[in-house]
Amino acid sequence: MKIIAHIDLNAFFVQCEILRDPSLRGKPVAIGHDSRRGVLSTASYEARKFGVNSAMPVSTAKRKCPQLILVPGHYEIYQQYSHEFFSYLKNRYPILEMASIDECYIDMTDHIKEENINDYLFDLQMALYRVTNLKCSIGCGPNKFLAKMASDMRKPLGLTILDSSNIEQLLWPLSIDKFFGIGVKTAPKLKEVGILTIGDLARTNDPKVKKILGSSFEYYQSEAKGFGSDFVDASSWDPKSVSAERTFQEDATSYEELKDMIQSCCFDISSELKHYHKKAVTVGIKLRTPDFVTKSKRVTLIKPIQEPHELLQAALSVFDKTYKDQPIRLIGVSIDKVVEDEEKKSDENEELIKKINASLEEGGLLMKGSDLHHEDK
Ligand code: DCP
Ligand code: MG
Repeated sequence: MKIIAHIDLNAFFVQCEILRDPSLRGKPVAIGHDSRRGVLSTASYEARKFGVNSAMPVSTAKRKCPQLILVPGHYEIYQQYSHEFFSYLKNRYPILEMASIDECYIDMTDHIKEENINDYLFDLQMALYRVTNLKCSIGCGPNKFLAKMASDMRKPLGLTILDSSNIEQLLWPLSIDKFFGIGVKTAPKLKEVGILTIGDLARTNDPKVKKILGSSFEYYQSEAKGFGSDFVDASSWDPKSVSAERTFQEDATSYEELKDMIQSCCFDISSELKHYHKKAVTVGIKLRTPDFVTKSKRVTLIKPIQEPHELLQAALSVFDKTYKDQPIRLIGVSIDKVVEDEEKKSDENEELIKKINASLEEGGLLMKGSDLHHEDK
């Protein structure tokens, strides 16, 4: 059986902002423009207690939490931290699949002895904190689905191992909304036919459920029972395409709001391109309206690009030709064709060693685990 870990940074953009301005620590903070049609990228756990979440309109968030501190995004900084986080992990683990700007799957089978999983992962969590200053939650299991579900269970600095011995106790009581891969449209339909928890899905044989999930029923049910793919796709280290998408919690109706999201997608894409030492040859836009009609358009560039502002400029030129003032449910930016960025093939090892040495020289950065957990509770 394989040992798969899923590592996800805790309230990532907020952590980066706290590193810039420590006075934000412990406060209800959210990342977004304080404008009438602004949308949040994410929120601190203190803000989440008020029901404030990613993709929420700023106006709704302020209603739920009047004392909310809004911080505009500093995407270059998030990119830099993301880069450091992945560089460290990539150096230690060759079988790594990047899942987004702040999360990845790692096949740790050859690195951990089964009886030591907990201690090993705890040490890794602390090492990541020492080297990058970032807190993450780690989930571990025999496949990617269980690892992903496990990393979401405890935050911040959570460490959860899910396997056949504890899924009934830990996974099955969770609401069906928490099932990774079942979207916000499908979960309410499942609830209507009595599937309230993941355990309900694991046990059901109801044709009504099969009708809702269609051909994916067996797949989701086997995941609920604790099975799933254990293939960590490290080949994505050489991507042929890169994309980022955002679904709005409330359909977007203003240009400003859409532009904000395009910009946020461009930052994610730029991070990924830089990480892989690639440049974009094409830039495309995808727009989905509330009635699920999807339109895509792309442009081929004269010169390959990589920087966020260049990507934004190209993406907006396509967007302006595609957008017809209608409400938008989902927006995405995609790069279908990339080329090697020959100039920037920097020596990541050297950069990493410098970073580790610097943190060791400072000393004392690594707190005892118990202090660290205590500090964040
Ligand atoms: N993000 C975004 N828009 C979204 C969702 C996320 O811009 N709709 C950005 C902000 C997040 C980052 O991506 O900080 C990582 O996304 P996560 O879903 O991992 O959310 P967080 O890291 O913020 O929180 P958690 O601790 O729950 O992982
Ligand atoms: Mg995260």
